[in-house]
Amino acid sequence: MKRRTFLNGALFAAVLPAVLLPPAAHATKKPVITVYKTPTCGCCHDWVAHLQQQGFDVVAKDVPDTSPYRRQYGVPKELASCHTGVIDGYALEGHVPAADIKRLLAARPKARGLSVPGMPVGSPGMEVEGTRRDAFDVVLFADDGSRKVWQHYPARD
Ligand SMILES: [Cu+2]
Repeated sequence: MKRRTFLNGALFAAVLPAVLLPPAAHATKKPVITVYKTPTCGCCHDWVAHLQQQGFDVVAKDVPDTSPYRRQYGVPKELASCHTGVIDGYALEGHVPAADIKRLLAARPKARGLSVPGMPVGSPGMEVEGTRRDAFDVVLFADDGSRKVWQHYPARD
């Protein structure tokens, strides 16, 4: 019995610091999405709200012009939309659904980022009441110019 008590004590001593010490910051900290948008963009604001609803921490930065950020984060012109987000080294251009960002962070493909080019009606933040969703693609793009459809969303009534 005594020996058992000792062992329990030893185990307790070994486990205790792990319980008391704060875990490494990267283990608990949710990745933050920084979003560059213009102050008057309503659909950009709604996309930010969508990300927050899906559990992301978002830092939204209002800028007079988003194109310098698009250039800085390597988003090609033909994939441009209305705002540029950055998370964990990836660029997020336009109305990318949160689910696709989560899958990106889990899979960590070698790529520059994701884009929903243009502003398709019905994508997150671009919902128009009483209007059907346009079909749209979330495009995974890389610095070597390669593109692939990360997720296709069909039109929906
Ligand atoms: Cu938009």
